[in-house]
Amino acid sequence: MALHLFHLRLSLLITLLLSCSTSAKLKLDYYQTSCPRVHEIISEVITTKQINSPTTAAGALRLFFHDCFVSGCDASVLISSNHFNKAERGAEINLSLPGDAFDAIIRAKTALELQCPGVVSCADILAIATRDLVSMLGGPFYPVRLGRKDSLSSSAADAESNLARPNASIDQIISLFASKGFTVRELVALSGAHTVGFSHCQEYADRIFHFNKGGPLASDPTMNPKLAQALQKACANYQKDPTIATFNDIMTPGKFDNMYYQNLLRGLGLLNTDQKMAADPRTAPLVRLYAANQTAFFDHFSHAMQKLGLYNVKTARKGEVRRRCDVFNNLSP
Ligand code: HEM
Ligand SMILES: *[C@@H]1O[C@H](CO)[C@@H](O)[C@H](O)[C@H]1NC(C)=O
Ligand SMILES: *[C@@H]1O[C@H](CO)[C@@H](O)[C@H](O)[C@H]1NC(C)=O
Ligand SMILES: CC(=O)N[C@H]1CO[C@H](CO)[C@@H](O)[C@@H]1O
Repeated sequence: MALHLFHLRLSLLITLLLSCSTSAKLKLDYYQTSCPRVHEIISEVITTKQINSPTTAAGALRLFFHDCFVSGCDASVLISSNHFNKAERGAEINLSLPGDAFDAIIRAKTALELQCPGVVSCADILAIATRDLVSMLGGPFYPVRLGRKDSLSSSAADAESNLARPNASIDQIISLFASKGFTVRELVALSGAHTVGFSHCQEYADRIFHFNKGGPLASDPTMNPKLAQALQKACANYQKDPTIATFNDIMTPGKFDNMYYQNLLRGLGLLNTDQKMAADPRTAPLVRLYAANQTAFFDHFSHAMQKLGLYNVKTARKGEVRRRCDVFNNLSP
């Protein structure tokens, strides 16, 4: 019995030490000697990419969230599927993860490999690029600690079970975030990411067509009727053309601001989960706070993004620095 207890304590201690050392190993100046120009190189590549393809920023932000929530921020989301393994990217929920964001990371990696080969992890590149792109859109600039290793595995099944869909309830979303140590405040602040980017019609079609088994144009009464009409027009053909997408934030689509929350207060949210956040008593006060005070939103968003960026990171031998972001080193030529 005593031995048992001792064993338990010892393993608890080891777990505590391990989890402390994981975040302690991430440092702002991790590449100071090994790749001193890391920030400039990433920023140059990302800026050019964003100017040529303005959808890159929102894509990268979503990619970063999906990477971190599925088995930690370890670039597992960048791995391509092959005959032997259906990777995270292959998961159905990933179908819409945009190519421009992948391309931006691959380009940054190529540039970095020329200057400091084998040094900068893909997970760190994604974290830095996301921060840079958010601030390029007018959002907050926050510090990004570095030293993440890239994962040694990637699985589509993990993606399905760790991400929420717009038909989830607020209860389900709150528990998903809580299961990863994120508070309701962090959930609401991170959801402000929907102030940029697109959603495909199929993600909200059940709110604008045949709502509650009603007629063809029956729409969700919590959606502003003018928005519902506009979306019904835009999405009229979506079953034939599933690539049709509309702006998440119809007021200031390309700007990272607090308009997402202001929209929710007027019934201008696209996704069911977003709109419900403005009604649920646990989340509504935060929606109102961020709608009224962009500084509070930016503060909380910055903190939550830094925390997201530390979620389940791998250091030391738990991972590798990939030579190519889309393949594990032991499989690359
Ligand atoms: C809380 C649960 C969440 C749900 C159910 C959800 C769901 C979705 C859905 C369905 C889309 C549309 C995808 C498409 O049609 O291509 C989307 C887009 C997006 N999501 Fe979320 N999301 C959630 C949280 C987050 C968080 C926490 C972030 C980032 C911190 C985020 C960032 C984004 C971005 C930036 C886009 C636009 C992507 C683009 O334009 O390429 N989402 N989300
Ligand atoms: C949500 O939608 C997905 C398909 O997009 C479906 O598989 C799932 O069963 C739905 N969940 C709920 C709770 O309705
Ligand atoms: C907005 O939020 C910031 C940061 O939390 C706070 O310092 C400021 O006092 C708030 N402004 C108003 C008008 O409430
Ligand atoms: C952007 C991206 O890589 N999307 C992938 C999502 O999954 C499908 C199905 O495997 C791939 O074909 C896409 O390339």
